[in-house]
Amino acid sequence: MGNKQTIFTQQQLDAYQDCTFFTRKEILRLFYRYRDLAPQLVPLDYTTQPDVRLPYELIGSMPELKDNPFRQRIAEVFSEDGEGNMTLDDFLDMFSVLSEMAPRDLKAYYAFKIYDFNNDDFICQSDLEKTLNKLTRNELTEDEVRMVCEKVLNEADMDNDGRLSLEDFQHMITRAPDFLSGTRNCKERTERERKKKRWIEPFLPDTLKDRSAVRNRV
Ligand SMILES: [Ca+2]
Ligand SMILES: [Ca+2]
Repeated sequence: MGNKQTIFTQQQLDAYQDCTFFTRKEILRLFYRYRDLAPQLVPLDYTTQPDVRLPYELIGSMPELKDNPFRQRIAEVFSEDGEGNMTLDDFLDMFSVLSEMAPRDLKAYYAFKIYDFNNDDFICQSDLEKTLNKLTRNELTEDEVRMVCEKVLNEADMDNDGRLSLEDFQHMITRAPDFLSGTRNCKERTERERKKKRWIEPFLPDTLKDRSAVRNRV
């Protein structure tokens, strides 16, 4: 076998490298992880671009996603069919955006899509409520949820139309310098920034475990 691989053509590998933040080696490793989810469905030859889609149930059970309350939304947003069933391309895109190498603008763009549950290109009160309920795993009362969402809307809705556009959202998170970086710079983070940061946290699987922290900040 050596370095020779026959799963992809050289052209395909180049294209994947252009469209993701991964090296050839990482692309191949992710291909094998994709294949391991359903070896009977995924051929070892992708040079003929087989029409393969793995069901959401398999994708959502991966260690990176299985504890994330947004796993289904994440898979929906990255899947071509919008239902979380993933082609290899969808799969590589998702891991690329979730990776450390992805710039924050790109992560923010996808975080916005994930929180926009009804796909109307705005995050409205009900999207925010769903987001917060998932983030806190339904540990807050209805009143608490409503209060927090109103607060966030008040703070972040720059054009006062009662909902967050992508622009409002981006503005909100650019004022939270380490919004995607987990627990770095804890000491320097202001209360205001911390409040904003928690809306982005669910996008990162690791940061989700600390659900009590969210409640304490409400
Ligand atoms: Ca929406
Ligand atoms: Ca707005």
